[in-house]
Amino acid sequence: MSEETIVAIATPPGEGGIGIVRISGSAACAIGLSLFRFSRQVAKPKTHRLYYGHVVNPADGRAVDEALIAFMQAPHTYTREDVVEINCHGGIMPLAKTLELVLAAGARLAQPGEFTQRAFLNGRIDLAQAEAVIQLIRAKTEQAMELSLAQLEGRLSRQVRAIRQSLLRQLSHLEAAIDFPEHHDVEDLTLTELRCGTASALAETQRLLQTADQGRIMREGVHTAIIGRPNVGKSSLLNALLREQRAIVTAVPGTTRDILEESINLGGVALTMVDTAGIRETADEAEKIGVERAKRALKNADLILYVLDLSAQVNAEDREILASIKEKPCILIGNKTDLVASSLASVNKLTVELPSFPLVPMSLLEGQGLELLEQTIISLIFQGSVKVPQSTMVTTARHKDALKRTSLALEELLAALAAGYAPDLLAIDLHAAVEALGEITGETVAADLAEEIFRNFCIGK
Ligand SMILES: Nc1nc2c(ncn2[C@@H]2O[C@H](COP(=O)(O)OP(=O)(O)OP(=O)(O)O)[C@@H](O)[C@H]2O)c(=O)[nH]1
Ligand SMILES: [Mg+2]
Repeated sequence: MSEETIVAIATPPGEGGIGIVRISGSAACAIGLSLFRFSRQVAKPKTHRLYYGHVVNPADGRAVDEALIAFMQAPHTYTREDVVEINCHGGIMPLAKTLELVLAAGARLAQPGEFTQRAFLNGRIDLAQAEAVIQLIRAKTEQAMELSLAQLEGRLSRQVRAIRQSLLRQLSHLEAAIDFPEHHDVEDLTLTELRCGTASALAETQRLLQTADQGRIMREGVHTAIIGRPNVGKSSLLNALLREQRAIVTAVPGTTRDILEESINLGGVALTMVDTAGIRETADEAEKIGVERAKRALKNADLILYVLDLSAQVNAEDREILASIKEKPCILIGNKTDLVASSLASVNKLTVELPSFPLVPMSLLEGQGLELLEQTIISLIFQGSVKVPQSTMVTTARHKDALKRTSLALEELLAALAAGYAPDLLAIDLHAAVEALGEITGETVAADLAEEIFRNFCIGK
């Protein structure tokens, strides 16, 4: 347990009904008692109970605020240390005054995430669970919230730990074989076991890895790129979906130069929309960079909205881009129906020319077709490759990276086994896999990395 007692205002800044000052550490209870006047005589407050009274300045006995206080004794607390929470009136002054008194009584201001960091350091939660806390706070959709809750309960941690335990067992057998090379029969048996164990650990790791993209989608939203040639109406489409004039729209081709990113919530799923520069050959320096970025956005997208101008012909550039995205979900938008004599004929022609994509006719100028597009997006998400499964999912790039390295090390181990390498060489790959897995739960994570993860939290958490 850390000897320093920390304090922070745990509620967001600004005015609210109540605001909470949270104290954690060995001096928490003594500090709380020193500046609280109970409304009734209380000999010794019970743990995890709310008491009514006043926060008073011990120096002059003057009341600072009317409040409720809870004393929570270790270890059944958020940090596993003694925790005191004072529920003040939620204004800036009462909270600041109360905080000041706690600081004067000997606590120090907590850093962002320090309460959760203590929960981690005191062994109440592991690193993956701590990360779930921040994801839960930041969740913007119900699905993202459920996913974070599952991770907070330790579902991902349990699976990762099970794989790691089995590898550790293999490692100890292998090390025994290294230490006692005279037992050749032991070695043979060990290697067979090792091969089976490695193969099943690899399969498990890859199964988890496969959930990573879906996990990211649920947490960050579906990365949706609006792509097309210049002047077809891409920025108009972004504005229509946002219901806000966010992007600049002009009649000049090449208006959008940079990537523009915005989030929308469509039927409970978050979509991260990027408007891009129209893709074409150009001599303009800035536009060139914009086109490069558009191509990158196309590559990173989970879903593509490809905009076409119905009054113009589909050209080789369109075909080339569409051919390059074959395996991704893509919706064609036949825009500017108002400019063609028969939109039905134009749409039919397009459907024949580019048969592999769903097509939505629109006139963004006249506000036609938006609802159909939104329905098409939702149905693609829910039946297509961006479908949302129920099992455990990997949700952060950090976890995905660790799993990738695990999987690589295990593959190398299998190759080394097949090539008949010596046990001490095999142990190197096995060690690497065990290390990488341990990073997810925090067993083998470097202190400065853990530090950085917690600094991303908000103050008071
Ligand atoms: N007639 C008609 N014009 C449209 C429609 N949608 C967009 N436009 C016009 O087409 C022009 C280009 O629209 P933008 O939304 O800027 O097109 P963009 O694809 O973002 O263009 P760049 O950023 O230059 O690649 C503007 O003058 C819009 O008013 C439509 O449905 N019908
Ligand atoms: Mg544009």
